[in-house]
Amino acid sequence: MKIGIVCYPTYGGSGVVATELGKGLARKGHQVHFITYRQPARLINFQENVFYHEVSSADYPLFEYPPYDTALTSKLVDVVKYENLDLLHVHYAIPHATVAYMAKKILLTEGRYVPTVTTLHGTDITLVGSNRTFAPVVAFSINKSDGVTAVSQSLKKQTLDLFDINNDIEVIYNFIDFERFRRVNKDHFRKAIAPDGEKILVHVSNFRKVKRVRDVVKIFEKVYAKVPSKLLLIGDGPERQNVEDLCREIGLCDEIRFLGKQDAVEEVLAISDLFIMPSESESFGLAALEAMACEVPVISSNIGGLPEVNIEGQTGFLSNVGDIDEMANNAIRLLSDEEMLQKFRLNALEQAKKFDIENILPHYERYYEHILATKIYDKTDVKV
Ligand code: GMT
Repeated sequence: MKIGIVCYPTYGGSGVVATELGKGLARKGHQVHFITYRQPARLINFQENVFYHEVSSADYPLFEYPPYDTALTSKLVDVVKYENLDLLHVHYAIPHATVAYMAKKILLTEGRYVPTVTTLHGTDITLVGSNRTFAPVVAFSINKSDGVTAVSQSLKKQTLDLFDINNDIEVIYNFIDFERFRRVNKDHFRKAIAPDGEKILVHVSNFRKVKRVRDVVKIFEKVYAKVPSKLLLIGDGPERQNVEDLCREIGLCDEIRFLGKQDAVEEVLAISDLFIMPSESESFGLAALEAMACEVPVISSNIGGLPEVNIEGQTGFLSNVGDIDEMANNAIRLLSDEEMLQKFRLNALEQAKKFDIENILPHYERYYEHILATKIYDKTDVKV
């Protein structure tokens, strides 16, 4: 198949899933064309069957905001026509599902039909999409996609609850590549971070408000009072300064390390004992899955799709959003019981295997085939 993938090229989960999916499809012999405004963060090396088309919005003094949606639409029309794509798969509804619909309509006026698949990732529905600024466009674009997937049952349910949707939604979970995410021996690194055998807690995110990174620090403060430990914070974003301020306030700067954006997250996970994800909203929690694949149990909130990933009392513990005391107590319990910790580690790995890329990628392929087989070009569509 020749597949066009549209995504955000940044470090966010949707861009990571889109890029890894495209690379995986290319390895299986599909031709994959990434179309976005910058080279995606995880698309740095040359790979057979992978192509990249950069979208640049023309600047003009009249435009206070360069019209990216228009530029992307034109690029999609161009790439579909000249690369002869079979299908467009867009990640994150805003504005990609809308842009794909527009491109499809333009192509139909020339008698060229390309089906579109939209993958909903989370905040495009839960936070941004449900905002009145975007809601009618998001609902319309989901309904006009030829195929729609969501990354968890919870996100599917939220989408159906929040919008008037008359389209089927297929749940296709986030996935993990075990070639990359597996526990490897990094003892020298562990010794440098925790020289006296302290336990290592870790958090990875884009430091947006929704991630509640300050809760991570508050949980750590309680854990540190009972268990000799260190906290590693990976990622960066708008909340970084607030989080640093809190570390200073509680006087734990020497125990908490900000590692910034790390390409080799798996190396840090390989030396970690516990992953903390107290998010306010989380459609799936890819970062938690990456930790589990590296045998790191998870202390998380029980929101969104997290209970589909982190299994209470087996791979970690789940609490209500903001229940710092319970999260800290569960962390202390786990870190103080070596036998239990070891059991949770193995359970985490077993649970992560359910989301092996080797199982999820064929699900996407079957779904594409189904869309290509069932969505027939309707000539009356041209006039709508
Ligand atoms: O977590 C983020 O803020 C990034 C966001 C994105 O769309 O880039 O991630 C969302 O998509 C990921 C991949 O499908 C999911 O694993 C994350 O749970 C989801 N984030 C939220 O729902 C907050």
